[in-house]
Amino acid sequence: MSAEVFEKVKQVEEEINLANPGDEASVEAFRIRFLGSKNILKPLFGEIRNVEPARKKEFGQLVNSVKQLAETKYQNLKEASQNEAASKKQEGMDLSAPGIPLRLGSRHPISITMDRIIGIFEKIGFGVAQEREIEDDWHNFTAMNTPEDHPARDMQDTFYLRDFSNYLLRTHTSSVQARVMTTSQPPIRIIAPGRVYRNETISARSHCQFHQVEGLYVDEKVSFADLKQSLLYFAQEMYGPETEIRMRPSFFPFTEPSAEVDVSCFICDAKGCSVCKYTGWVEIMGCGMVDPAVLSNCNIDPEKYTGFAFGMGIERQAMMLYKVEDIRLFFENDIRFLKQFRSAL
Ligand code: 2NM
Repeated sequence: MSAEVFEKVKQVEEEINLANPGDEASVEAFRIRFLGSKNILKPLFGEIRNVEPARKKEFGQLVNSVKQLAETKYQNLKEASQNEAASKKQEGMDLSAPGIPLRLGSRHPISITMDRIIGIFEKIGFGVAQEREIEDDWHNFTAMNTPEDHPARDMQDTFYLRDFSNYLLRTHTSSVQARVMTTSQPPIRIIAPGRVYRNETISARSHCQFHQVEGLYVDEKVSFADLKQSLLYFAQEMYGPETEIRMRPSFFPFTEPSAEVDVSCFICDAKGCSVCKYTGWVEIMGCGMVDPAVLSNCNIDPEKYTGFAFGMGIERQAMMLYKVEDIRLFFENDIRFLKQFRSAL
């Protein structure tokens, strides 16, 4: 019988030792359980009459020491929680104050513009292709029908890798199309968005890095009419349903025939403003029918297949859409600039 009541007291002692109340309410629960008017030690004091006479003194001391333990621990807990509250008050903390709202970042205007362009072409069945930014000479120039003596191949215009002169920072994303064409057969319908590099003097109008979206459609019987209608669709999705386009003859090594594409000025409704330089038209991209030499360079039979391609600079579109006057702003990551662009993520 004695052993049993000793065991009960030991259990309470252990419970006190293990208790770890964290907040004010659980400290109070601790007090009620071990020190309150109906605390669990009280009935144990009554058990003394069941203890054999020789151990009565020992039992009394044990219960008293456990009660003392509970008291000491409670005093310490109370002091700690008071100190914490006092120090928070000192630091000027108001624990009941509402939280500070987290400031959300915003998307980069180039990403917003690029995703819009991608979304427009995805709706008519174009897939997105991405590739490396460090390219070899063949995919960037040779496959694209760009002759050895073309100025773009000059050290002056292209960033070559110092110790690997066959490698360069791609000057357009056409190298992506070269890789897709050499590894798959028509029908091919892709757009290639991404960063490109050219050794240009940095100014408000041009930068040594910028972004492009290029497109490519190769299949049997792809015509210039398909190109024109696809680009009209794009222009109206991008710049409004009333937008008109016009094409002017141009030249690129990789397309024949080639054209520049203008849209009716969406800033002034073609009435004349500084963006369209009072012409009513703004240039948005270059395009053309893929040169048969490019197709055969990439193992596509030019007797069987034809294709159209186009390319546009994203910064240029973003500058017009958001009325940004200096291309360098896109690369400086000044938060005062970036936070002005909001879009639904
Ligand atoms: C442009 C203008 C015209 C173009 C051509 C090709 C490929 F791979 F099919 F040959 N990709 N992109 C192209 C055509 C790009 O950018 C102003």
